[in-house]
Amino acid sequence: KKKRMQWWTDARFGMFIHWGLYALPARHEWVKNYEQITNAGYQKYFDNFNPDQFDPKKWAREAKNAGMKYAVLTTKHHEGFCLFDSKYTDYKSTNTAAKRDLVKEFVDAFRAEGLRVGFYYSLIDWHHPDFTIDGVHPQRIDKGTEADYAAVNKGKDMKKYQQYLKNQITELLTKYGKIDILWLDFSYPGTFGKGRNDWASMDLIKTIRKLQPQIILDNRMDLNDYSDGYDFETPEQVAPEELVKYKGKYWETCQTFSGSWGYHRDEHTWKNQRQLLDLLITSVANGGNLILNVGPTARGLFDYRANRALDSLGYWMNANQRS
Ligand code: FUL
Repeated sequence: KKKRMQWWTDARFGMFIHWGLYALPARHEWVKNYEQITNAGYQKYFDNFNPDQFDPKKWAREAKNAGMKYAVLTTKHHEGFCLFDSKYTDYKSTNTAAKRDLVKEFVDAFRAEGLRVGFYYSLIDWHHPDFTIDGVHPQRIDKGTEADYAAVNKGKDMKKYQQYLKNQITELLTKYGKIDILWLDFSYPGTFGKGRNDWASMDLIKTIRKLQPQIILDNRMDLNDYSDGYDFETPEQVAPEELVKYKGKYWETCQTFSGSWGYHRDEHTWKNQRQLLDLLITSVANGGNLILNVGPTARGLFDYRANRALDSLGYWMNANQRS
């Protein structure tokens, strides 16, 4: 494991990219949940997805100039929309006006800049018909009992969903060459205790390790008590002073520039240069990595505030890093 982790430990600084249909409403990647939007209500974002400014080469240059050494893209977030050309769904970028496999273009562009590439993939799926409705599903029942949920979930088959997960992860790990990081995300225990049984995590991890033995895996499949169940911990949005707790482990803190991960037009809580440097320096000083998130707009551009922050990090990195 130590050998496998070496490049990642040396890299220290990466870019997270949260991009999906939620970039259109531009008010949080959880908008479907927060506003309890139905599939029919969400459809307009799919119908209007047309990222005419998408230029992953530009993204890659911006990451590189900021001193970042790797990038992780949301191939599918909780909303279920796939940025890649999957055989197993129609809910994908190739069926929108984009008509492109955005994941493939991301991989090619970032590799060409000499950056390592990773895939974020959500185990949660608010679009898939077999995915169980629970307390954080957009179609949740307020104050619903277990019996209420059993009724709405009648006919849904998580086994089919598990097969879907496995099929898509297999596509991601076989169609795009060597992938450096896999960032699976369940992120919450769910109303009635989701976890390894819902994702069939033990089976999934065997597939992953077999297809890409060198891949570095985060810890969100609910396999933290299993020695080969993950490679690094993922303290999310924690304050710099809390990072010392992770010293001695493999860890990566994931952080946003403002608050939400998806593009949020009207959020005005952007961290300043001093706060970003504090995160970066404290992470590295405590033996961890920092992955800083950008949420591109629906047209495929980085927010101007992100550009400004990335630029100034780049100046600092150029002055201080030794490669
Ligand atoms: C969380 C997700 O729910 C957020 O939307 C985001 O993807 C973050 C990195 O993980 O748990």
